[in-house]
Amino acid sequence: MYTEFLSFPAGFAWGAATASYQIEGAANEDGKGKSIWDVFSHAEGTVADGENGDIACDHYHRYREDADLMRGLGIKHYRCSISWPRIFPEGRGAANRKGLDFYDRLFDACLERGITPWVTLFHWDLPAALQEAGGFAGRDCAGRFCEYADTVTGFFADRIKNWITFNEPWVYSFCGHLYGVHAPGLKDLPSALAAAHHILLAHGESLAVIRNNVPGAKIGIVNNLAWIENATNAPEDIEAAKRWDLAFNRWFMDPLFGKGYPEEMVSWYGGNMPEVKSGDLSVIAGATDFLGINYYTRRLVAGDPEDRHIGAKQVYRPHIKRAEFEEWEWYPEGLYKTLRDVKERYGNIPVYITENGTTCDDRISADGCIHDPDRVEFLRRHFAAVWQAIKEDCDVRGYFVWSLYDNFEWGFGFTKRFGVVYLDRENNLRRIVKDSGHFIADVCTNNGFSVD
Ligand code: IFM
Repeated sequence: MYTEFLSFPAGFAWGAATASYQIEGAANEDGKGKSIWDVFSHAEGTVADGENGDIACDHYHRYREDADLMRGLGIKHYRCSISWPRIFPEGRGAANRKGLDFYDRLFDACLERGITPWVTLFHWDLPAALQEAGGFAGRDCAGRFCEYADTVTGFFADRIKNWITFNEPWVYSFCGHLYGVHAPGLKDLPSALAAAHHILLAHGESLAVIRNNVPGAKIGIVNNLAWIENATNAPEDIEAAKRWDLAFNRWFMDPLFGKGYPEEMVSWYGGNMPEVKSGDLSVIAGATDFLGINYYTRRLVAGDPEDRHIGAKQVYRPHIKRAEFEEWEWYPEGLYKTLRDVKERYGNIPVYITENGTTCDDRISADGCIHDPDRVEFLRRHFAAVWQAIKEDCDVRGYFVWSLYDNFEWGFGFTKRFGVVYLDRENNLRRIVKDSGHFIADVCTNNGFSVD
């Protein structure tokens, strides 16, 4: 059998990713204020099994153990997020020193173990007090974000150089403000579009703030990009797929890279559009150092006159392998195509795959291990897609698996496991490295892997 070792460029950043609300727990400790996810998850019918992130992985108390875990896996880069309401319990005013101290301890624990933190400022846990004042649907929230970014980046400027402003603006804006399945649980298109615009604005306005605080900062934003294809060649499917791409991918990418909002969708949204003030677009297009891409799947799209948002729906091909989410088919080629497309459309900006991974129905086997061959296969195929893109000169500099360990998967609670480390909720949240975790460890150590 022919075997080849796919080796990655020297210095390629292999890592794992998490987010504050999904792992920290300690929801009410050390002066933390409530986030919109604390509020949303405690409302009836919002999260599977009535779960919430009050305890989650208890990372707040076990961060040293978790840093040891990463060191044991040879992980040298860790993407995590800061909980805004730990720092500003009421969204603004005086910073909560105990909140800063937690991240101080966490970052030091990482650095002492040779792990470089990549810090996301906003992974959806907005202070509830700011939502009461309108949240990101209001323009003011961009200013609040800059104040928060100023405090945090100023405090950690000596140790943290890699900053990510926002995680997945599409999900936050649309799942939270149009589809109502995420906090803050709204169902209103103008609010979703306004939130999207103000997030982009907050990102752009914060760039100067962060650069001013952090000498040598590398600043990026993370978009979730999906590869979109029309389900058939019927004109209505072709049009629908185009709209999906514009609304999901390019609504964020185009303005960030100086192309403004896609005209066709601006016309489609018509009177639902937020006010875009003169100068906003140039602020949004401020220079970033890298783009983070979260890639999970392809979407096959057909026209759907009943869909009030973009007149489109996703279609499912039952024979294609998928994650436990029906709509997340495995499509590693889509990652390769996305990387090529980003390069062609926006230039060869440095890219990090800031999330990629899959859910599996993981169980503890009789031997006490977690055998997750599907996840290993998923990762192997996606790594190969990244390798191919690099071979074709796409400037991909790192890959962070989603996720370090099983955690609170938003509306799905703890029913979906994304980790390369198992979280044993029956057994005091003990962590058990899955086969995929051992695979990642090998890849990190060897900076590559063998394919047959
Ligand atoms: O768990 C999420 C994460 O918070 C954002 N990106 C997708 C992951 C899996 O759904």
